[in-house]
Amino acid sequence: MPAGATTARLCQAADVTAARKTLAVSTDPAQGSRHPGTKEGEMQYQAGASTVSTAGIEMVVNPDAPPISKPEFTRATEIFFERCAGCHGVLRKGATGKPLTPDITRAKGTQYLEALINYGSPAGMPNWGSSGQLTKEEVNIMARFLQHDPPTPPEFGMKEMRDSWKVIVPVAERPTKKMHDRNIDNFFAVTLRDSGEVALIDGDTKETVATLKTGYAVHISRMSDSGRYCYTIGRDAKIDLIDLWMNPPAIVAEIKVGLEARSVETSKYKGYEDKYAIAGAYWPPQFVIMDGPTMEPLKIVSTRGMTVDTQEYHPEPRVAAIVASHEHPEFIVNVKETGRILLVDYSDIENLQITTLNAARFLHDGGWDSTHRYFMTAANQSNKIAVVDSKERKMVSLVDAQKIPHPGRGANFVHPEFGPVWVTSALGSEEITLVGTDPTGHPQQAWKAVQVLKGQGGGSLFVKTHPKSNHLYVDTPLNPDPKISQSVAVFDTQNLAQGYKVLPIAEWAELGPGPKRVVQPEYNAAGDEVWFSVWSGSKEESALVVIDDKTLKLKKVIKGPGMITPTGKFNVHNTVKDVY
Ligand code: DHE
Repeated sequence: MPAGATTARLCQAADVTAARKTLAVSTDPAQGSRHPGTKEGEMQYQAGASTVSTAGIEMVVNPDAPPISKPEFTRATEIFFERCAGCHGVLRKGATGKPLTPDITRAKGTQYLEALINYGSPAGMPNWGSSGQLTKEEVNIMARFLQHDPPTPPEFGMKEMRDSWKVIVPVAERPTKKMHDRNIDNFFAVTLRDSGEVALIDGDTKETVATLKTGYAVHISRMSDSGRYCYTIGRDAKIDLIDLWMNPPAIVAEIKVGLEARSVETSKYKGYEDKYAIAGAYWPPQFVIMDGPTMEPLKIVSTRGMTVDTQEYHPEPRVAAIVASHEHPEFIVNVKETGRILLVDYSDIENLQITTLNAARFLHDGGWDSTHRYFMTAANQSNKIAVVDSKERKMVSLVDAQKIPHPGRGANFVHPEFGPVWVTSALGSEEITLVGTDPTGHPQQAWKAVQVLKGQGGGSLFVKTHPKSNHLYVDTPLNPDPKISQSVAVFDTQNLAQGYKVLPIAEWAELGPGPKRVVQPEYNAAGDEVWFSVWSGSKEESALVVIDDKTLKLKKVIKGPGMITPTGKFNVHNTVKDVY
């Protein structure tokens, strides 16, 4: 790893980058470990800066807490949103980080809190002070700030959504057929994270068809059932709707659904194709159902409520992954902090019916088994995979998986011995867990971890395979060893005993210096190519690397000045059909 290499994440805030230059450890967050038990990459991944701004936030002073001035309070709020809210929640009620509500913090007192912020803790709290990221004065301000009541960011309801909503090209003025000869089915929507753009790349020709300005730090794209519309959501909760039939494809509508968000999905049940879209927000904690082709907001539902285990009120349960059921007209919504999964029936939006399933905390990402009946999703801090039967609308099982399972949407293949399995890798260990998913043909194996493979190491985010392939790819972008973070492991699914091969993807891209983390394998529509992002900092060279799935040889490198911090890539066919 070249000295001074910064990461895409760090480019979110210039002062964070500057502060990191003073660190004794590498400035790449995937490197090293500043606190026992928690890898730097793991911690940085969870602790992404919140996009919630301090504008309009009321200062709440508690007479029992140490005095704090208004400028100190504002500065502390900024620091908290930027560096702490990702783990502790905007309202400090706790998520992957411990709760920091005043009843707890006041009992600890300023001195204790200063020491904690300064030196961190083995449980994963970073050493903000001794690492040089916060000054002594800032540590003191934070210690006093935490003893006051948490300031609440503004709500974002129907008025705010409608004010932000723009239909740029009305439905009546959109084309009635595809206006170009390209094969939309094999388009890739590629997130250019730090330039706030999405590149649409023709998978057949590898040409960039359009690069569109979207929201800040685009997170994911999902397609409508017909494949015509692409919905792209940024961390800032802005969604852009792209019409792939236009020549060139263009943004036809936009909306903001909150102050911070990660997930968007569209209705896929028969009779509702392309009809509705849904987006989940981190702040405010809520989801909104929208008209599909215009994104007109129709119904907003808050996710505030009781936690699954202790049944305590949680004021900020963030919405994580959302999938569209193929069995019923329903969206399946993961609510992170309450650990509950909501089945939202969209057949009657006015009289919305929601079934609540008890899973486990803290729900994050997930995807379908190969039959598209069972939703498999990570409750990552509980080290469980929750299995939902979308047909019977009930929980099936909570399967153990180590440590901090992180599947993306997972990967499905037919195991030579155990039949159909779904796979997840992990953030905190090299284990790759195979869960049996065939209760009829393989009842002994169903909903059990039937095999655990050893991969290159921890720091994995995504796995991928394809029904037409015998290969399972496992990335490790957050591993501290650059050799591992810059390459990918590939298993032969029909001969797992022989272990994995390592493909040096970043090396093949022939780029300049930078972290060059290899992230998120994605197949083309035919299932014979695999695309990888080689993700460096915003001022460094990045690329997409395409390989031949049969030969595992390099096929194409897509790079150039426009290829800024590519992360997720979403093939239209595979995203519409939930192929993975
Ligand atoms: Fe993601 C999916 C949240 C950090 C790239 N990410 C998701 C989903 C959620 C989520 C809830 C599932 C959406 C769905 O399926 O509906 N991600 C979060 C976070 O809260 C977290 C941990 C910290 C943060 O501040 O955002 C986080 N994610 C990252 C990254 O650092 C990554 C690597 C780069 C980036 O964009 O910041 C990243 N996340 C992705 C990608 C997907 C994703 C590429 C979609 C994978 C897929 O194949 O579907």
